[in-house]
Amino acid sequence: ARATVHGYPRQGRNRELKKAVEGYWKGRVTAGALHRTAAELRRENWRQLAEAGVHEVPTGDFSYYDHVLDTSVMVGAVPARHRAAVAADALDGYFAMARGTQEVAPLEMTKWFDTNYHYLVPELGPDAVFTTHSAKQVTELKEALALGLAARPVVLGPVTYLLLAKPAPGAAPGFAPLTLLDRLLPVYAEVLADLRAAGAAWVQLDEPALVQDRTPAELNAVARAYRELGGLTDRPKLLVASYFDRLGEALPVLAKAPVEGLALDFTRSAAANLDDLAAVGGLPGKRLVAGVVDGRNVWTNDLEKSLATLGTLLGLAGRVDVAPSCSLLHVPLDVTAERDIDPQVLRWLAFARQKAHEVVTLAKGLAHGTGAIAAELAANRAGLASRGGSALTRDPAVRARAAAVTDAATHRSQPYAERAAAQRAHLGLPLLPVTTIGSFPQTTGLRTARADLRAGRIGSAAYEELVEAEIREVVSFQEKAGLDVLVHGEAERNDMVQYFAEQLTGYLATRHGWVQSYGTRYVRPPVLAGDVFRPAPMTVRWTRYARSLTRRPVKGMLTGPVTMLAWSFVRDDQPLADTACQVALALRDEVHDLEAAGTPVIQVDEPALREALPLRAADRPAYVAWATEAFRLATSGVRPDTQIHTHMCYAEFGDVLAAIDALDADVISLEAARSHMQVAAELAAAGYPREVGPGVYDIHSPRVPAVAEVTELLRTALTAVPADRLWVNPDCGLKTRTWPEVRAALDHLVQAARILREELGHRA
Ligand code: THG
Ligand code: ZN
Repeated sequence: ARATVHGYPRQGRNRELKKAVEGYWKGRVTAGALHRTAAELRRENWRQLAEAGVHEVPTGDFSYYDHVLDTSVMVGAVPARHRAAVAADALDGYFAMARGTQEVAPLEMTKWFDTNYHYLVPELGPDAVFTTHSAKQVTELKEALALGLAARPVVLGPVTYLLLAKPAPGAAPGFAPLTLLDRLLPVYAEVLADLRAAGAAWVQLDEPALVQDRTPAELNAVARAYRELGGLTDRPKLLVASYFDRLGEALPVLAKAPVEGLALDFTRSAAANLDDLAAVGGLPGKRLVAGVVDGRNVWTNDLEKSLATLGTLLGLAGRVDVAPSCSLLHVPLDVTAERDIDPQVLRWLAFARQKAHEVVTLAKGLAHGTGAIAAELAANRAGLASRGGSALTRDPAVRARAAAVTDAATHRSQPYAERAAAQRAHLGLPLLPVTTIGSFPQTTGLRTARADLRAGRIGSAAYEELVEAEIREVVSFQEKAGLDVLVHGEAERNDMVQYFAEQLTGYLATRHGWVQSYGTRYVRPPVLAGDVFRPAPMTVRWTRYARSLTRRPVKGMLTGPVTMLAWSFVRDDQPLADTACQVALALRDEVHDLEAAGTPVIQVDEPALREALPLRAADRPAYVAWATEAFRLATSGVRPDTQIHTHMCYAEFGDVLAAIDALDADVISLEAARSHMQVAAELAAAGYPREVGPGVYDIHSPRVPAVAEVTELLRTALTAVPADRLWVNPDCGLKTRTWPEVRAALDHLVQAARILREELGHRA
């Protein structure tokens, strides 16, 4: 048995890659310097892996922006609108596809399966022509080989690539990019030949889309693809990698295919993968790469448990290698960079670098017996015992409270129709009320002040004075602009999940635990390590201050339990539903205190509700049940006349319409401007009975929509949603926009609302 990994974080210890790429965009770093930094980072990663004892290192997983975009470039799938830029300069053209330019829009971005990573969506039409561009893959392979390492190029597989694509603009309705498979395979054949010529013994083809429910036609495409690629003579050995869930129906297809190896995830649905593997008679003569170390979480592996799984697998394949379940892209780089976490707790955690050591230890144990890793096993056992027995993870009061949650606690005291009447009387809002999603532009002054506070250069009183000054500014602006429900603007928060995590017990914050979210943007997911409790109010002070400045209703702003879990590393020692219940109770306390402080409207955002949806349909009802119950537990304790809002973005909402309904929020705001109010129509068609604010200002773009455009969008929305249930708001928070854009855009929203109120008034 040998140890390997599917992929490694790209950013470097101090996010050198972010700095180099952003420097290049600003003209402060030359292309040559960027390429040198990147090559240095790759070398350092391979050095770390080799030093840990990883036997075969991945190559080609590095990316300046996104590996799906790299695949589009590899197969020549450049949309017509980007071809001129790519022809003029490959690197600038690459970034034009990723970010757009003054003239052309970028590729669309969406979530990578159920992770918080975003990829750039390939755009493919029926006339797509593929061409081979294997240079990046070949160069990176040669770099690793030159260091004397065994290296395995990682390439996104052809079926997943096509399944992730969306039809190019102008394609006939119903066009499926997967029908391009026969045209794409010859390009993959050339890439494989080029990699073999460059010295690759193996190539890993990633097919994570196969862990989702697939139709018989799609499974046929998988069989065809791998029959054809496997049948090539001029190729390296092929390892088809699956991760994030069980392979299911695709397992027999791949087991029969003429490929030399499969990688399976034995952290999620391990039992199902094991059963399915046994049912197909194993993989005789093939290489099985067993993903027994969780690549999606940060807990130290239970080595004995993994060894037991590996032992079972030994009889089921020609050769068993040990790996994390997926690329280590989704975890931070190195635990030893953390200085603020109690060393006692730190040893419960394993980031990418530690996981590399874990797979090496496991491979050694599998090959030479547990005696060969006795010291590692003893230390591992002690670490696990210290976590299991730690008082830090268990708070009896929290557990007693969670156990005592009643059905009544998860339901509002009155049905929607009665609440709505009470809220109307309480709030006295006009028709088509105008509001925002919560955040306003974060000025550099504020960001500097936060850094100064952290570094101890200013005290908390000075910092709080700055935040209050910002709130005064934001409230007075909203009053003058004519908004109906105001917000305090969230000047005190950077990343909301981080902000709340810092104030709740049970959460650990990391200092350097960066994980790529998209392109050069990173997040530092907090670690949910123990029972969650809210020792003191978290937002009341700021909301109350905003309220003291205006007579209009001010909305309180919180992040919901599902998102608090989805954007954190969750504990693996209890069901997600239990953790969600604890977070919900903490939020319920905050909701209660906001209400008691005179907040008539409280928004609890769940932007991650859709992304956290399980990949397999069979697992979804259970998720929807606990997720919606947690939201209702957080929000149902209020008086009937307190209005609960929620907000969601990044979505294909179609899959979660029933869940959205089950939240029982009084008002929901959604991203909709780009899809021309399609969401509003979908919700209405599904019979959504409550109030809706489909976004009419696309905050991802610097464009400010004209009054006429906003009016038109609202008219479209009015065809689906009755006027007395329609809200006017942007797509999402305004923190990434500039003040001039925000001033103009909100002015246009208010004008559009007034025009329509006038018209509707005349009609009534
Ligand atoms: N918070 C968290 N996850 C998220 C989002 C979030 N996932 C989805 C979406 N929003 C991702 N969007 C972004 C947008 C901006 C940044 C990160 C993710 C960003 N990051 C800063 C950077 O990389 O420079 C660092 C921010 C920091 O200092 O904390 O700008 O909102 N959890
Ligand atoms: Zn949003």
